[in-house]
Amino acid sequence: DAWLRYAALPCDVQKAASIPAGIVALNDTKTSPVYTAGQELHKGILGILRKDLAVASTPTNGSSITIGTVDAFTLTGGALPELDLKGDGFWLSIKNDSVQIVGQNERGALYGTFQYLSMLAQGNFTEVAYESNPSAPIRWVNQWDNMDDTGTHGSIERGYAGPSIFFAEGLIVEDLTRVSQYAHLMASIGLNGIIVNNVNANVNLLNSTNMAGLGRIADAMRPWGVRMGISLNFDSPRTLGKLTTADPLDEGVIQWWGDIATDLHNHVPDFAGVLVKANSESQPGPLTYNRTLADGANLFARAIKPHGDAIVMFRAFVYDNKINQTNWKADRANAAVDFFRDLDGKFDDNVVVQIKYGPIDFQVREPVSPLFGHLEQTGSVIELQVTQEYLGQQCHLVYLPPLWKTILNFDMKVDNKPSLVRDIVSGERFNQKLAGYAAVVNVGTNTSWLGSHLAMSNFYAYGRLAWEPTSDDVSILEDWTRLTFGSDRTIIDTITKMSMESWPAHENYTGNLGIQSLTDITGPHYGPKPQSQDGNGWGQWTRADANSIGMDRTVWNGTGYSGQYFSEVAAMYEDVETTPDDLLLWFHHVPYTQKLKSGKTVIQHFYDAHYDGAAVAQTFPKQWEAVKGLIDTERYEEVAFRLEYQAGHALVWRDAINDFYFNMSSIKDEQDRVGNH
Ligand code: GCW
Repeated sequence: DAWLRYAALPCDVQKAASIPAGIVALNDTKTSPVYTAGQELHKGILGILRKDLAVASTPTNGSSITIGTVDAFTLTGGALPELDLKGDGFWLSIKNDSVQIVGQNERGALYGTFQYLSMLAQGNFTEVAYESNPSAPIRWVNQWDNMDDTGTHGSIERGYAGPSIFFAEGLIVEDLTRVSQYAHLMASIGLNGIIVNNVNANVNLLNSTNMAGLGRIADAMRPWGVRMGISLNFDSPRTLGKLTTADPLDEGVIQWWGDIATDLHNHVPDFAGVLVKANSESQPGPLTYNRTLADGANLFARAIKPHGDAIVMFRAFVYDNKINQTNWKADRANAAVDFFRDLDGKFDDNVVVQIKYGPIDFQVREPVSPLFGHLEQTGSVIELQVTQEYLGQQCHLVYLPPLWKTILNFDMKVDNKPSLVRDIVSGERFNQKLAGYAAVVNVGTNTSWLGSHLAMSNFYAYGRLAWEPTSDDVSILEDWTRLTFGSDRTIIDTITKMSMESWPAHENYTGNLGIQSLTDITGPHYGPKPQSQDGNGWGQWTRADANSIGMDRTVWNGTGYSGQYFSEVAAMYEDVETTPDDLLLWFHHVPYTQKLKSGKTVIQHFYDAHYDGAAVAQTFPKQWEAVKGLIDTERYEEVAFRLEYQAGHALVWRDAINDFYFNMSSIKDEQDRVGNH
């Protein structure tokens, strides 16, 4: 149940709580989110307050909690103040004898219900009356679940919590209980869509058995207001359809995708859309046929257009993974803008471009992808990662909202006007109807969902931030902690302190000054392996040698990447003096003896930061001991185990990285720690 435990409040709090006598959910169709909301409220109140309220579907005489859409509510004679509700938004009014939860649509009513339940579960009985709207219409999850044709049980690319809850042995699993539980969690944090299969898509998802299976998945998630979509493989007309080409302008190909879309729509009438990874990491795509990426995206856009409001999420993660490091000007970071800038205005209106937050790949520190800001006529979706691919793979505690907020609050200053990333992905800055959020989550069959109890705060916070990106990361965390572990102040303070220390610590012991996550980039992306960054075509280079380190991404002498930003930001990054320390080596190639703004040299900062970061991780097991006896033993022990491991692994990281640069630079640590252990 994760944060939806609905644990009983202490008896005295239960007694003092005064809530209405019944529940009225203004829709009795079992698949409707309003019906679901009524049932959920019943269950939640029974758990939290031990009160068994009757649920009716038409207004009753007594005091009640009424849940419905604006339309249903007004039809029953209910009065509302003047509201300005956007899609999925809700009005919540809580008084002792009457609670109104009114959604702009059914989903909104469900979200309002979860908000009310979250307050009750935290022992908050304040009277309130307000409306709440999501920041953006698209608030999705991406799963990277594989079909695994035979023999294996639905593996998940970069998934760290066991096999898939959706697939096994090339098919969609029979028992979808976990799938509807997943939708339950998603709905509780305002998420409204999911792509269920890996972007590295298996064409067999489109065979007739699996089409029917997709219908079953959609049925399992629909009562929670979660719409389902899938990733497509660009080459499917050839590999599955046995056509001779997958050229997006070929009549036969157009027809083939049109038939697929019709078939999908027959099984899933409220189909959410398709996600497409094309011409990336050796995947096929429109460029293979000398067509543009927009031609590729529009192929799908036109196929699905006749069937409702489904959309195409076309990924901007298009790059060549075989670039040549001997070319000083080669730079993978340039790829997204190079490929997409000139396509603005060429995409159909049901296409959005899904952009990873940084130009490379979910690193511990990256500048904001400069592509945000270049698409004024096409909606942008930001791609975040809940699954901690480069950030300790859930074996390390890393609370991610501070990283995400750094990105979302960044001002791109497009045309010298305020252009915060969060206002671009809300659709506001460029007046886009379609825009928003996608996060790679990769839950698995592990009972903790992500394989780590504490990692779930990232999933929870993702939904909360997609709804309201200005929310405070500490209060989100405190809400999550109260819902997950209870309201004891020691628990809240312990988890908050460790979590807020975790990203800076991780950055310190893995890769600082914008050098990226110095992990094994040609292998599992886990553990230290600084030597793997350079000398290959992946372009996550550091260009470290005996004297100097960093990528020169300036316009005057480097790859030109800094020039992809708009003037004020471009000028800041172009100059070594004005580039913030935490991105220095992302933008500049400098001697190890270069002085930072802090006064330290680059190399001494490396040494110190690795010692500092590892020292913070050393405190985690001890900090956690404070909650012993305050939470159940099972979760206490499981978290303790992981934190102990992290403390040890942080030492491995520290020494591996420091030794590597000591050996390379031959510069001694001022404190004489490096090389002496
Ligand atoms: O982050 C990288 C991952 C790949 C992933 C790819 C992508 C699904 O290492 O595993 O593939 O990016 O985002 O497409």
